Amino acid sequence: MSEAKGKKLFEEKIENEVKIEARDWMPDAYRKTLIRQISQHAHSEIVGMLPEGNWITRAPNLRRKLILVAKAQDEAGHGLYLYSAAETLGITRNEMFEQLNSGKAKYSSIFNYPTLTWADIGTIGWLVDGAAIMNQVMLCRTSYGPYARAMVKICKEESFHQRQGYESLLALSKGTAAQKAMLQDAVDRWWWPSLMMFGPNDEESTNSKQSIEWKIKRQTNDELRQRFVDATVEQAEILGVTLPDPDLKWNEERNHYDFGEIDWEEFWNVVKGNGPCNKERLAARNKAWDEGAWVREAAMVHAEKKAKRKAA
Ligand code: BYC
Repeated sequence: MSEAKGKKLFEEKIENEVKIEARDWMPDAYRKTLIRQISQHAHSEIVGMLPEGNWITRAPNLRRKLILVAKAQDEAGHGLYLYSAAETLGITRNEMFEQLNSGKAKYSSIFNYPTLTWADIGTIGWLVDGAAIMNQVMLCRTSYGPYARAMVKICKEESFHQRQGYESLLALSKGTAAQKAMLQDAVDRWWWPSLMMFGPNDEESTNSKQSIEWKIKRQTNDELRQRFVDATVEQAEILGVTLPDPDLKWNEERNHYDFGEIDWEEFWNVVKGNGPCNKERLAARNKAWDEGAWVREAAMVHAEKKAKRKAA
C-alpha cells in the first residue's frame, strides 16, 4: 500500500472511531508516542508494586494481607498486558526493561514517595488508584486497539483497588484517635502527589495536543485533574479528613471546585529522578532483573528444547 493511501485510511479510521490495529499503516510519530506512553504506563504498574510490597508482611490482619497480595499481583498483570500491547508496535520487552533499569524511561512520579504507615496503603487505593481510574477510563476509548482492549480489564481491577482502599480507610476513620491521626497524616502526604499524577498543566503539556488529535488521549490533563478533585471532596467528607489545601472551595459559577497551585518544582524534580525514593525504586528493579537472569535463561533453554523435540 502506498504511503498516501495508508495515511488516508489512518485518518479516516481516527475520524470514524475505528481502532488502529498493529498491522495497519500508522505515522511514525503516532507509533513513537504510543510506545512512549504505553511503556511508561507498564513501568508505572511494575514500579507501583514496590511501595505496596513494603506492607505485605506488615498488613494488620489476614484479610488485609490477602487483599494486598491480590492487588499487587493485579499490578503485575497490568504491567504484562501493557508490555504486550507495546510489543505489538515493534519494541521488544528487553528494550523496555533496559530503558527502565538504566533510568532512561519515565514512570509515574507518584511511586517515588515512601509508604510510611499502614494508612498509606489505603490512601494509595483511594487517591492514587482513584486518580489512575479517572485517567484510564478515557484510555478504554483510545484509538490504538491493543491498548484500548488492555485498558478495559485494567479499569475493572483498578475500580476494585480504589474501593478496597476506601473501605480500609473507612475502618481507620471509625477507629481510635491514633488511627484517625494516621489517616489524616497519610492524606496530607498523598494529596498533592496524587494531583501531580495527571501531568503538567495543559499549556505545559508537550504531548497533549497531538495525542488528542490522534485520539490517544481523550481528555486533557487539567480536565481529568478537575474531575478527580470534584469527585474526591465528598469522599473526604465522609472519611472525616481534611484535604490539605486552603484554597479548595466550591465555585458556583464554574460548577467545580477551585483548588490551589501544585508545586511544579517538586513535580519536575521527582520526574527527573530526584524524588524521595527514585534511587531506591531503580535499585530494586535492577536487583530483580539481575536475580531473575537464571529464570529467563532456563525458560529460553526449555523453549528451545521443546521446539527441537517438536521438529524431530
Ligand atoms: N509522572 O505532555 P505530557 C497505577 C511526563 S499506574 C512522570 O502531558 P502525556 C498503579 C510525560 O511523560 C497508572 N512523568 O505527557 C500502579 C512527558 O514526558 P515525555 C499510571 C510524567 O504523555 C500500581 C512530560 O511529562 N498511569 O495506576 O501527554 C499501584 C510532559 O507531559 C507525569 C498511566 O501511565 C507523571 N505523573 O500525558 C497503584 C496512564 N505526567 O514522555 C496504581 C497513561 C507527565 O515527553 N499515561 N509526565 O518525556 C497517560 O495518560 C499520559 O502519559 C499522562 C501524561 C497523562 C500521564
